[in-house]
Amino acid sequence: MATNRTFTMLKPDALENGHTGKIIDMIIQAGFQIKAMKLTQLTTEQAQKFYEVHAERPFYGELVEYMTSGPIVAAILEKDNAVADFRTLIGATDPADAAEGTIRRYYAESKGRNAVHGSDSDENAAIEGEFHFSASEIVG
Ligand code: 3AN
Repeated sequence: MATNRTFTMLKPDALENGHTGKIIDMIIQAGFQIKAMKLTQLTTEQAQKFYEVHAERPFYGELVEYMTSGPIVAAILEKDNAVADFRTLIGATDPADAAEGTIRRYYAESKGRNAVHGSDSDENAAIEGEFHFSASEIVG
């Protein structure tokens, strides 16, 4: 069933580089409503679990190490067609391929340090949102 929510994380490079406020502003200006948000730092176990689908990929160890290297901002966002529209707003995984006007085009450093995560399906948006937030942390 299609939903109107997606899940995002502003990654350690975005926070380190002072881009948190500008990225959140781009998200709001693009029409997304914030339903939940928190500043946190992933443990190794949490990052391994979150990125379990990539466990066989050669960059998995690097990805887990990077995602635990500093604080992140996790959020649940709402908008019609949220998953697809958010993927459009963030742009391609590699900032060199990201379209003009996208978050990764402006703020990502590389394929690994690419500023922001966006869920790739409604199913994963729900799983990832529940991974980070309890029901009482999400506004109606
Ligand atoms: P996306 O985040 O655009 O959905 P995926 O699902 O292919 O991209 O990859 C998940 C995450 O793994 C990316 N956001 C990125 O941080 C990391 N990643 C992907 N490809 C590489 C790579 N070649 N080297 C390092 N990290 C990578």
